[in-house]
Amino acid sequence: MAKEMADIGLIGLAVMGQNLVLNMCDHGFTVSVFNRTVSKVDEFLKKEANHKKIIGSHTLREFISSLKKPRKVMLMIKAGDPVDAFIDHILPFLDKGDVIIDGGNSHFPDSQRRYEMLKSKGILFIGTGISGGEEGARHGPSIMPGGNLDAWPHVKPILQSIAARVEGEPCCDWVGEGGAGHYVKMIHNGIEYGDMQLICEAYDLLKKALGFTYPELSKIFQTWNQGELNSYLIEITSKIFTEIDTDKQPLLDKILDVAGQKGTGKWTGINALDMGVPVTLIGEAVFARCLSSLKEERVAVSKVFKGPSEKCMQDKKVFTEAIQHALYASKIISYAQGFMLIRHASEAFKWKLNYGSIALMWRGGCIIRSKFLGKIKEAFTKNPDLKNLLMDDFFKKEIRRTEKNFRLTVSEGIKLGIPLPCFSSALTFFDGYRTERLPAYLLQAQRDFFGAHTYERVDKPRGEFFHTDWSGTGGIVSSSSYNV
Ligand code: NBP
Repeated sequence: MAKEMADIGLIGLAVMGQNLVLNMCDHGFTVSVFNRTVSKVDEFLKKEANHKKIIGSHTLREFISSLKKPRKVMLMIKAGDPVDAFIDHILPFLDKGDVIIDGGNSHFPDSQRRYEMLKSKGILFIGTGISGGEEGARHGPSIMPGGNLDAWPHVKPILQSIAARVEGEPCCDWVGEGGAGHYVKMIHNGIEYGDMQLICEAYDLLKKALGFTYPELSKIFQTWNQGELNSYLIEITSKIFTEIDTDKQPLLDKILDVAGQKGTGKWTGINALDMGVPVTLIGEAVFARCLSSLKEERVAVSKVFKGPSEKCMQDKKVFTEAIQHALYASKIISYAQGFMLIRHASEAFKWKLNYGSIALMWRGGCIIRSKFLGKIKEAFTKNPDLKNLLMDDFFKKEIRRTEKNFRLTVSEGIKLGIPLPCFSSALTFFDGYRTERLPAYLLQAQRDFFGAHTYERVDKPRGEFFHTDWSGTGGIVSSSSYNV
């Protein structure tokens, strides 16, 4: 009997790899597996002995020879140098037209570099973001593939069948050339940082300003989850509030207030600065985690500055609704900023990204999945060239509906001394973005005063630069003008 050949091979049998293999098998694909520590292959095969569709290998040669051509090799290993090292290991065994898929959390410039290097050797590279953690990998993640378009027909049936589905549509579609897939995953993770911090700020207000107990908070979040804020993160937060520790006390009270991070939020912030796009909310969410890590300093400072002694005088029901509106409005602004950055990247890297399709990919399977992403998909379907989500009719209406409560929430939080970095940066961005004339003209005057950096005038065409001898002691020579 002829030996069964695998539809795809997967290297990296840690939590994500194992679950993706099982998901692929459930969808009828035969999967060959390999791992750097080879004993893990045997352990996995033993554990999943009832899965007849898994082929285990003890050497790379054996692994590659078990794959149908064109061979498809998926890497689910630690991002960074290990990916380059493993690509180097497998390259000698591959033929032109074979496909390498990196499904780890690689940084997009690395994926762009690998795509170009492999293209020059005739190997088709896909760098794909995969979101949804262990549960998503097993039962349907959000998958964001980009890279060499010629590879897409070979992997599309596998990736789309294992992805989450929303209203019959897979949360997986071609993103774009080069590092585009990992770029979109990076933005997803940045938005995830923002969503999580916004929820924390809403919670902090409900607890500190209004004094709600954990069971009450759980109920409020369950109610919010029935409406416009319906999302995975709101749902799990309502459950977190009810978790009890072994001593019968709320588990939340035992958890140290120092947030960890793996770097994808930081990458988004750095990219926003590089592109010159004001993605302020994600930046604040990253810095909020950094601030949380200064625990000892915060404890010392808390003893010196007690903050305002005022109490919240707002009606509980009314202010709870105001906080809900502030959370929703801030979330709209966060996604508006995220899509602004995606649009700039699409233009800068010539990726021709489909914004509606990106929203659909995030609609299910991933950590930021929410009902609200369906509205973003609708906005970009109506107008694929929409410059900013805030200019879509639905979002315009929603911002107008919630604006008053948004302002009330932020001002009350500031009055009470409750830190609201993301709520307040969202509102400040909104006020800046809707302002026709900002004080940037004064800034331009300052720059020209001390550095002869020149300025443009409102009464002259754009692109003409002027210099003034402000102090009467400067010269007429202006500095070269450029934007960073
Ligand atoms: P890990 O990120 O913990 O990586 C473990 C795997 O990488 C093991 O198979 C390990 O082999 C292999 N590996 C390491 Br570590 N160093 C290696 C090297 N130098 N050469 C070859 N292989 C090496 O696993 P994971 O949590 O399953 O994540 C896999 C990828 O998916 C990562 O890029 C991660 O960022 C990404 N991701 C994870 C999640 C999640 O929720 N965990 C979600 C989305 C994406 P060994 O067994 O020999 O040590």
